[in-house]
Amino acid sequence: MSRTTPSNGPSITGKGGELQQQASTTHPQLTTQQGIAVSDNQNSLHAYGRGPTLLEDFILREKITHFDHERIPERIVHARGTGVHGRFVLSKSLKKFTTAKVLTEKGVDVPIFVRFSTVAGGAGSVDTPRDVRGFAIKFYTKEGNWDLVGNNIPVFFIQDAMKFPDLVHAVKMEPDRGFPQAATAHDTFWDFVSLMPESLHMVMWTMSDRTIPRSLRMIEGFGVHSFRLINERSESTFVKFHWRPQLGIQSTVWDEAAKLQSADNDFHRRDMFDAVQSGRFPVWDLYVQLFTQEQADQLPYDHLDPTKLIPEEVIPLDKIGSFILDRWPDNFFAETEQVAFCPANVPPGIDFSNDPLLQGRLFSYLDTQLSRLGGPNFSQIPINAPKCPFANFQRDGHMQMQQPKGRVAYEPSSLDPASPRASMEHGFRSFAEGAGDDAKGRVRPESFADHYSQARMFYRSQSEVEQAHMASALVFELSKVQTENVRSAMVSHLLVIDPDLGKRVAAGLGLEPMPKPAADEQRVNDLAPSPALRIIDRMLPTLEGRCIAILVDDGSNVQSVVALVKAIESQNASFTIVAPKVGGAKLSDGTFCKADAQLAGAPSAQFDAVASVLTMAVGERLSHDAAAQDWFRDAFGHLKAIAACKATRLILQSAGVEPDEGVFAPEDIQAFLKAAATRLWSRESKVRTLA
Ligand code: HDE
Repeated sequence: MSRTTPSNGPSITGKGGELQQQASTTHPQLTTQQGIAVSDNQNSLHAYGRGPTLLEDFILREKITHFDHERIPERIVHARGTGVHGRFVLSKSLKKFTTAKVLTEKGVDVPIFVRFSTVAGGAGSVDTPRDVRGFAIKFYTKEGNWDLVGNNIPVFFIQDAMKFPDLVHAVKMEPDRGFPQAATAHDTFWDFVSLMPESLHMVMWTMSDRTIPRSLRMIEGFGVHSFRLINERSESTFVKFHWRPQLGIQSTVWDEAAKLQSADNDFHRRDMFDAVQSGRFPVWDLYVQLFTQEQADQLPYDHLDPTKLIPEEVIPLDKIGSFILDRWPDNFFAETEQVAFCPANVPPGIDFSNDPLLQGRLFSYLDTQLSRLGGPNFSQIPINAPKCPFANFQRDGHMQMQQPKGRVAYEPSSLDPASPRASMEHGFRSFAEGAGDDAKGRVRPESFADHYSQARMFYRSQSEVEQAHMASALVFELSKVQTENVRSAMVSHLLVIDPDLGKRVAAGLGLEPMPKPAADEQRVNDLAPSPALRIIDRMLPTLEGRCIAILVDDGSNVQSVVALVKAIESQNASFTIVAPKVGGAKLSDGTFCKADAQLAGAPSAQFDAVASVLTMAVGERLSHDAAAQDWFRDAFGHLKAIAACKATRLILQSAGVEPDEGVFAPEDIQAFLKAAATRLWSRESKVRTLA
């Protein structure tokens, strides 16, 4: 006995029967991949009603088989990502320097797809570890895809592609124990970098607040390597790409980032989703740093060394356009997971430099995509396909989606006059660079040998607060390192970068005896500091794109709540109503205010500032509630402005918070909002010990 429709069976299949009914009347027909209509999507085909499942059930087998193959290998690095569609518009033509239309045609909308990522963690890891952020942009230009595959840090850990697998093995979870996930704070990473002084400059950046961003909407992007622009006369100019968020650059403090990990695993992805879905589209300005070979020759470092940057005080940034992210993908897997970036994708007019890291990348990305996406036809997946005409003689292979017509799949040919041909005039041409006189060899250029000067420049360019954060981050990370030699090896490098930094970190670690500096610090080049490398001074005094939480409960004064909401909205910021119960609360005039989040489930780490309007009775009650105490203690500890009514002060008191100039009465809205646009850095020394 077998059943094909649940309605024939016993009562447990009744629900399936209802669904079945619905499907046939209001929804399109459910089919197999072969287009065969499915009659029952609830029950597999059994023998004798309660007997074994039959092999014959091709519907079950197809469904389960497809499911079994749903995952593809995750990216070896940058596995966790968030993708968004957008548009780039050029505002200044670089015609003098390049033939690439994307950099010469002003005012034309160029579709783009951006993928942000963390580097070390797996696809299911959290959004807010201390980590570099990938920032890859695919421009679907008229002349083919241009992939600018950058990071939110302008330099890299290593100088030569040969070391990339070692770096990644050192930073990823340790192979015997399978942890830690998404963290540099472990022995193998610090062991590796302590033995690779070329990584020290980037280590300084990763220990800065850049690696704990407030939002993906508030990070900068850098192409890192020097590229070339090639003009009509085949002349070359070097270029470095930078892009800056119009919302300003902003980071969290470390304790906040750590707490965000438990508050919301998807904090950054959700933040981007909410912004794009609500029409608050983030915008970045694209800049170029252009320089000639002669200028490059004058620099006291080698621009082909990817561990070095060129400060904008030395070669200025020129704004050439902007891009907006304004459309969330329809399907995470099809777009964000399958998008395949490759730094080798450049249109005619853009070319590569001899940076040995870039040269290695030109190979690696295509190679990894062949294994991730299963074969050579991944460029036909809609997210990867160019949006301009394309034609060639590449044929067949796994998952070929095209059905090319005709006999001719080769060149030269005379049989098909319409078959594609190369063109010297429009085609991609490489810059005709001389090979030099040097013999071939596995060598590291002498000009790449200085590993300390720019690390020092970066550290000394920071404000006092940022220097303290870096020193504390180093103490935190090295305290997780169990091998004492590794800790002292790192301190011996820090002593060279900046003796004071080395001493601070050694003191924070309780390290004795003090190790000797790893090199003669007198020989380090004292480069002029670059204030443009700071974050805190460059935070915009704006609340735009930020979010303020308002805590309410039954009886909260309706006028105060409405006034707060209006004032926040007038600053283009958003607000979240938080209440002890997610259903909401009845305000003082009897109106019901729905809550967006529950107090215990929405820690204040998720917001830029907090306001609270409560009755005395509620204040008294919540002053005994750990979630409420933590909410305010953390907001205070994370240096945020707090608008606290009289009743809320009872909670502050029980949380051990002594109100300071960053704690306001709810009526003092303008002062509160002004303080909310920044952090109260002066409070920091009172709430935590920094190295
Ligand atoms: Fe990558 N990198 N990388 N990388 N990288 C990958 O490509 C690699 C480097 C960057 O959102 C992989 O498709 C080598 C620098 C981003 O999909 C892989 C070297 C910079 C992304 C790979 C580098 C980056 C990747 C993993 C040294 C900043 C994510 C999966 C020679 C300028 C792109 C994949 C996305 C991804 C290799 C160094 C940025 C394995 C061999 C420097 C943003 O191919």
